[in-house]
Amino acid sequence: MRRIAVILSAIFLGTLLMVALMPGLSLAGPIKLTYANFPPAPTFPCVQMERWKKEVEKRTNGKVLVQTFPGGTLLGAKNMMDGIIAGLADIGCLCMAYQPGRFMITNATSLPLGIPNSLVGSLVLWDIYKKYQPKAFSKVKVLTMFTTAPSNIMSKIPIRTLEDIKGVNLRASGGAAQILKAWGANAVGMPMSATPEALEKGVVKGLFSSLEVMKDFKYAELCKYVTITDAVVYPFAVVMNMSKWNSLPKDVQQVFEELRTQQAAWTGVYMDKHVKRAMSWSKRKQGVKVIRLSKAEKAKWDKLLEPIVNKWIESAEAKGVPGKALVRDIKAFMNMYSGK
Ligand code: DTR
Repeated sequence: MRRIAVILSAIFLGTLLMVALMPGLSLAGPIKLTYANFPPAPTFPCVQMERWKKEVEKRTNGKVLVQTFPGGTLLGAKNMMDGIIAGLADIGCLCMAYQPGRFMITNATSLPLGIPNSLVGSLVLWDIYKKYQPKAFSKVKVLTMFTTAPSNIMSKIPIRTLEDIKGVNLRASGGAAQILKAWGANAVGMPMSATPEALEKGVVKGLFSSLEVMKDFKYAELCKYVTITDAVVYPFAVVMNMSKWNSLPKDVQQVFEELRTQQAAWTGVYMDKHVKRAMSWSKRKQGVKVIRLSKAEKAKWDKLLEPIVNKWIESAEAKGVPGKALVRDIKAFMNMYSGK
């Protein structure tokens, strides 16, 4: 009798050990990761987050579960990077423009260089990151990067000329704020997550961003005018706590690695399509008017942006950042991905 009990428990323990050692399974259950994001769930940074979660859970056969936290419920727009470094969340999505000095190399993609759309912007940004391996990201594992579509002016008042924009309070962040200043607006800096309140209270008369926000934040209800400038993109990064990354099994790391470029491209394609959907909704359902600058007017606006790139190169080089090479690479990658 005792012998049978010993044999049975040996079989039981053996099975347990086998299960524990089987790839894809563990006694402790799936690996759970938290993913923080600052804007509300329907916006594009969160849509790409949910797509990444789904893809990871599928490609690891449920070995990894990702719990997402949109709307700044775990980390906010400005403490995302430090929160991830400190391990307050495992993964976080950040907009580099909200800390422009910190991400100088990758933020070069937000110079007025003519990036035409989010897909091209995202692929260019990703290549710049890979080529320059900026120190700003050395304490985290970068899971992907992408940019918005080009920025345009959404406003409560029509803006058709440089006279119209002069002194108007418009919200923007980082590199984009410089552009507004060059056109004579009063650029008010704040993250996107703080903008709905500023618009409602009238602190700003509009904003400068990619146009999908007209629908996702319902800005079309307040901003009845869009002036097409197609000016600059905003770069984003998705980063992971380094020790969490190091603790992941090799096969999971492999899945995350594979997804890096794919996620950048997926987000670019999604964003470009979504801008179109948002604008047709804004025009049809909200009566939004689209203003296109006359040729002569556009030439004046463009002229004001000319000194920005050269000034930036000078200040970058003074800080030991290879500004000239960066701008050259951004232009070359942009032309390649635009099929030029
Ligand atoms: N244009 C940047 C980034 C941005 C564009 N769309 C969204 C949506 C949600 C958060 C950020 C952004 C900006 O204006 O902040």
